[in-house]
Amino acid sequence: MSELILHQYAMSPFSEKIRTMLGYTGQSWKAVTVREMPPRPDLEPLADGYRKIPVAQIGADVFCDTRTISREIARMSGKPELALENNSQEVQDFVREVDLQIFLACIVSSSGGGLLIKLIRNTSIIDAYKFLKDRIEMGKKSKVRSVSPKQAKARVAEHVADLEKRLTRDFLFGDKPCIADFSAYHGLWFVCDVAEKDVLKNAPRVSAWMERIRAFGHGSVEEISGDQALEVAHATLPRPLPSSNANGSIGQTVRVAPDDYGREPITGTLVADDGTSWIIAHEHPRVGTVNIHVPQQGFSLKDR
Ligand SMILES: N[C@@H](CCC(=O)N[C@@H](CS)C(=O)NCC(=O)O)C(=O)O
Repeated sequence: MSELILHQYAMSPFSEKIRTMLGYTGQSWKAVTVREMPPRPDLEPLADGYRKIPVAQIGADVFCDTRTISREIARMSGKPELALENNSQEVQDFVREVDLQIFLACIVSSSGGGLLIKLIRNTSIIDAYKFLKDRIEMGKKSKVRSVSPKQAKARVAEHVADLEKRLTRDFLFGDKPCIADFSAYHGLWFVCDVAEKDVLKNAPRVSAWMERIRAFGHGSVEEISGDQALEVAHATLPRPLPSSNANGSIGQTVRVAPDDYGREPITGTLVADDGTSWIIAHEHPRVGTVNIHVPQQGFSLKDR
């Protein structure tokens, strides 16, 4: 079976969520480093208009959003607790909150001169400018209510205090990690490790928990080019489809897009609906047919 290929970039928190999950499960995987903002011409043949990062690929199957990516890692590693739908409603609600509202608060509270300098060092002045312009545009089109830096800082402080209370065991919901740990980790990783803000000084349990997750590392990773990833998709057929719920849109051309921010759609033929994900067959001359998997939670589907 093909290995997982993760299309990602170093400073991306959601990529870090998946990188640490791959470290925890001891997977070997391949990385394609993409730019911090579109255009991403080597990703478009695989994920069409979808503009968020990371995107994972296994052969000619493409997984958009960390909800479908973690489901694959859960399956490959035999750790069902890494897939959202295998957890209690309490865990699922927690993940939804940390992956959206808390994540955005972490990003907004980290912004400032220090982060900008780091971005320029990682990219270039021109790319840093393009990055800021892109994120301002993305914010304008977002359906999520924005928060001021002051509100964001208060939200992060509340979140850290809440985690400090929750952490009576090694991980948030028990003695071993589940998806909630990786979701709560990546936003704080951005605040602490990327923006280097000291938000954990009164939170010894959160600091120790962060350290435990950091210690998982990223597993065994080999960097490949975007072109090589496209060759893998081109040389492979999508895997057999799962059994599907009845859905009047099967066989139709559909547009599927996130319903929060970065709402650029994927267009293709709906080929399966397993109750958790939709699978859209998409054709591109560089890869032939790929099957794109998106979660039903947080996405909307429209017939074209
Ligand atoms: N719900 C998505 C969120 C992904 C997300 O917001 N990723 C950020 C980077 S960490 C992003 O795509 N930013 C815009 C970009 O990189 O173009 C997921 O779980 O994968």
